[in-house]
Amino acid sequence: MTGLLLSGFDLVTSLLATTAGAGAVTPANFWMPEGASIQAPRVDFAFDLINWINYVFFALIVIVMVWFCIRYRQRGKNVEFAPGPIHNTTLEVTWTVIPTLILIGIFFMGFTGYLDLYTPPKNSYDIKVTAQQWSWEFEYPNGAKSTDELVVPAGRPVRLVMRSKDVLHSLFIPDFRVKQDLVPGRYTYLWFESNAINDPDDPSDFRWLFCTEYCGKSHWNMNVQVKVFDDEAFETWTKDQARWLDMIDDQDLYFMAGPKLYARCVTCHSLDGSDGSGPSWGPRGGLGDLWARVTNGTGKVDGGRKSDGGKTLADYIGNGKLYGTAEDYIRNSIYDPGALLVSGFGNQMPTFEGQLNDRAIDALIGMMQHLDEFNADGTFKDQERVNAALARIEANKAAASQASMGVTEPAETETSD
Ligand code: HEC
Ligand SMILES: [Cu+2]
Repeated sequence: MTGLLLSGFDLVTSLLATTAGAGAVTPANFWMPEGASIQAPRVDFAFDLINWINYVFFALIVIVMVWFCIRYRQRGKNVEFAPGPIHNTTLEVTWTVIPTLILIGIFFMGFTGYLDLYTPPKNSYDIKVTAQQWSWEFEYPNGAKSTDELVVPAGRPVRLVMRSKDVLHSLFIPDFRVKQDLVPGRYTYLWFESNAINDPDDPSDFRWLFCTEYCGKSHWNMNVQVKVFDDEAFETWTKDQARWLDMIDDQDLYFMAGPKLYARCVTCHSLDGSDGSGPSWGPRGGLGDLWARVTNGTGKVDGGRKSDGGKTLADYIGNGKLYGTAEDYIRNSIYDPGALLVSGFGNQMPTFEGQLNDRAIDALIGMMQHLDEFNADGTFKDQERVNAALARIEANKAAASQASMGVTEPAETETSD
């Protein structure tokens, strides 16, 4: 009943929003979360209208049915059967024509709405989206990449050019009322425009993006934040994002970049010794943590494309062997995971070739070497060192933007991850 009343109110508000042009945000209601894109009011209107048609016919049918039950109750009477009327042209034409008109109306509303939702405007801002089990990657025109959040510019149409590396995924942003499958072997598009600006300084100010196609074990974890920035904040963000690794001092790299990069490994690799889809980086099988297993050569291997029958890493790492150093082995495990397989695991790890550059690999190896300094969830224990490193990053950014103002060609093309 509350739903019914609220929904009546919704129909009016969404009607108003449709006719009044797109406000930044339409409030959440009984059925829908906040609407935060210019598409939202139209979707809500269609939903509310159909919902109301349902309420009206539900009420009509149930009331008439109950009334007939009472009015024509025959128990205890001596019923005389007589044939009822067989035909009433006016009635039949009415109950055919009215629903047909309603259906045609709904069809056109749905059809034009669908076309608009799936035809991106020509001047849209393109972001490439790659989905894989179980993470998202967003790539911007300047080469910046992001995996833990999708940041978009406010007030202009954004087109997502999407592909999947493995299985079906589906990108869904409930507050924007948009959803589209990602299909292996083809590109799909999704577009939206939002004026609901988020505060770049407030980490709790964001909207959700979900994968809504069950895509395997860690499907539940394919959720990231969506943020809408005004032009200035957006430009700063994309620039910083394109060179964030270069802004970190070398000695801070493993604990500043490590946890952020580890976010792409966490679905399969734990730090606390418990195996998931991949072997834990923490101590396992009595052989110590990953760095120990690799440097002592005790880690067990079992097949792989480059295997020559060796049983432990010692057979593959060292002078004149497949990999000269422990670092080489780890780097190669990340770029070419199928080369050697850790015992008990299949070739399930995606390659990160072209996604993680040398600095990113350095940061990850640094993290593996200092696992005791991290919490089990991948965060760094020493907040004071993080704060000091943050201050150095700010100083580096300031220096970089000063330098680029004096130079004719700003160093904007560097890409990293
Ligand atoms: C989809 C699951 C998955 C993801 C995501 C993943 N890995 Fe793996 N990883 C595996 C599996 C399975 C193995 C064991 C088989 C093999 O050696 O390829 C493995 C093995 C490894 C090894 C060798 C471990 C050893 O004990 O010798 C390293 C190093 C590694 N991964 C690093 C990474 C890094 C770094 C990331 C993130 C950037 C990552 N992995 C993301 C599944 C994954
Ligand atoms: Cu998915």
